[in-house]
Amino acid sequence: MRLLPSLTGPTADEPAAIQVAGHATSRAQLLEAAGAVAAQIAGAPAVAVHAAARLETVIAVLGGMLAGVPVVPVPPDCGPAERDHVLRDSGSAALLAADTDVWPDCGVPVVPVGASAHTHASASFAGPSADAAALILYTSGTTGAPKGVPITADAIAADLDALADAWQWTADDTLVHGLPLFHVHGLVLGVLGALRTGSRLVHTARPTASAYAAAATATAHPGTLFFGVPTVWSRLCADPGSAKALSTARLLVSGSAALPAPVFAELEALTGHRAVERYGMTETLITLSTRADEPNRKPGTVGHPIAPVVTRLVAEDGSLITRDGATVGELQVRGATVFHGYLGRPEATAASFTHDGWFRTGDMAVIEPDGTHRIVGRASTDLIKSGGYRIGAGEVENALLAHPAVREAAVIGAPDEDLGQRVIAFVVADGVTETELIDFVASSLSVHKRPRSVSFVDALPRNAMGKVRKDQLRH
Ligand code: MLC
Ligand code: AMP
Repeated sequence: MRLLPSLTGPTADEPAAIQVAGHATSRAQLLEAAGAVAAQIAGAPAVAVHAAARLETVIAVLGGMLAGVPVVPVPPDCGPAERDHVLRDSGSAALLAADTDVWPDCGVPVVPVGASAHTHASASFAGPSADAAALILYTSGTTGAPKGVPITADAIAADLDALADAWQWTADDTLVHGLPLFHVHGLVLGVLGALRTGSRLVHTARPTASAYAAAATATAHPGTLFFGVPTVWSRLCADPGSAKALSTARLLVSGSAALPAPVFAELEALTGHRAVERYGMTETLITLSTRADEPNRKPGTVGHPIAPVVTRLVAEDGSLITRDGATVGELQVRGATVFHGYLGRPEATAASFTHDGWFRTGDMAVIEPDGTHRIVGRASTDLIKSGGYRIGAGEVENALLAHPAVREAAVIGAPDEDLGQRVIAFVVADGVTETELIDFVASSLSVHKRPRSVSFVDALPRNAMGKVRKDQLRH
C-alpha cells in the first residue's frame, strides 16, 4: 500500500509496535486484521468508523484504506443528530465498530472489527488510488451542519513526508499522544504518521499529564515524540512532576490552536524543550511548522510552509500584503496537501477558493521578512476553537433552537484559560434550565460542542437589519 509502506519490513513483527489504550499489536498483525475488515467491505461507496480511542479503530481505518473505500471516522460520543447527518451525507454503507451493539438505530449495518483476525487477505488489496478520497473528515463551518472534507492518499503522503522531514521523525521514534481518532491531528498525524514513518505508537486513550509521563518513563521504548493541543500542554504544566518526566523526550509538538506564550515558556522551564508549533486545517492538512533542526524556536510562530505548499497574505481589498512582519491579512494556501472541495457542496467549495485557485483559510496572519508565519486570529468569530476542537456557532445555535422551549439562540466563543475558548450561549426561552439545555446539546451533537454556560435573556441584541450583534453579548 503506497500510503503506508512501513507496515511491512524488518520491524514488522515487533510485538508491541502499535499500542492503543493499553492494547498492543505488531504491524504485521495490524495488517492482517485490517485485511479481514477490507474483505468484508470491498466495493462499498464509503464506510463509517465508530472512532473510539481503541485499537479496533486503527484496524477499521486501515481496513477501509486497504479496500480503497473512503473512511468516515465518527466521534464516538456524538448524538443522533450529528451522527445521522454524517452517515447520510457521506453515503456510508456500513459502520465499522468494535462493539456491534453500538448505535443499533443508526440505519446502516454494523460490521464488527476484531483485533485478532488471522488472514492473509491484506495482500490482495491495493489500497486507495492516489487521487481518490482515502478519508472523509467532517468539520464545522460558521453555519449549518458539518461538511465532509475528502482527503486523498496523495495529500496525506505528501504531508506526512514533509512533516517527517521538518521534525526529523523516523522509525527510531516512539510517538506518544492521546488525541481523538476522528480528526487530522490524532488520526492523520498521530496514527497514519506513525505507520508511514515506521515509528512506534503509544496512544494513551486520553491526553492526560499522567499518561504522557508514564509513556515518557516506560522501561521499554520510552516516548521520544509527543503531540498535543495547547490545552494538553497547559494541563501538563499544571502538573510539574509529570511535565518533568518529558525532559527525556526528543521533541514536543503543539498544534490545532494557538499555544499561549506563557505555556511555551513554562513547558521549556519544566522539560527543557522549546515546543515545535505547527499550523493546519482539516481542508489543507498541516501546512506550516517550525523545525526540529531550528533549536531557537520562538513562541507564537508556526515557521515556514512545509515543502509541498506555498502561502500568501491577502488584504480585505484582495491586494497582496508584503512580508513586513506587521501587516495582518488572510492566510491563503495552495499545494499538494490542499483538498479539492467539500463533499457535495459546490457553493461552499467555490466560496472557499479564490478565482486563481488559492484556499482561503479564514485565519489572519503576519509573515516576517524571513518568511516566518504568525497566526493572529480568525476572520470569523462564528468559528470557535475549544480544546483544539473546531466548533461552528451556527451548528450549536441550531441544536439549541431544536429544543421546544428555545425561541432564539446566539452562541459565541469566550476566552478561556484552559480551553483557549469556551462555547457559551445566550437564549430566549421559558420553562427550561441551563443544565437541561447543556445536556440537550451534548446529547444531540458531540459532547465537546456543548455550551459550558447558558444565559437567559429577554431579547438578543440586533442591528437594524435584525442580525444579532454578537459583539454586544457579555460573558
Ligand atoms: C461533561 N461531560 C458530559 C457533559 N458534561 N457528557 C455529556 N453531557 C454533558 N453535559 C463529560 C464527557 O462525557 C467527558 O467524560 C468529559 O465530560 C469531557 O469533558 P470536557 O471538559 O468536554 O473535555 P476535556 O477532558 O476537558 O477535554 C480536553 C481535551 C479535549 C484537550 C482532552 O478538548 C481534546 O481531546 N481536544 C483535542 C481536539 C483535537 O484533537 N483537535 C484536532 C482537530 S484537527 P469522560 O468520561 O469521557 O471524560 C486540527 C488540525 C490541526 O485542528 O492543526 O491539528
Ligand atoms: P480544524 O479544521 O479542526 O483542523 O481547525 C483548523 C483551525 O485550527 C485553523 O483554521 C486555525 O484557526 C486553528 N489552528 C490550527 N493550528 C493552529 C496554530 N498552531 N495556531 C493557531 N491556530 C491554529
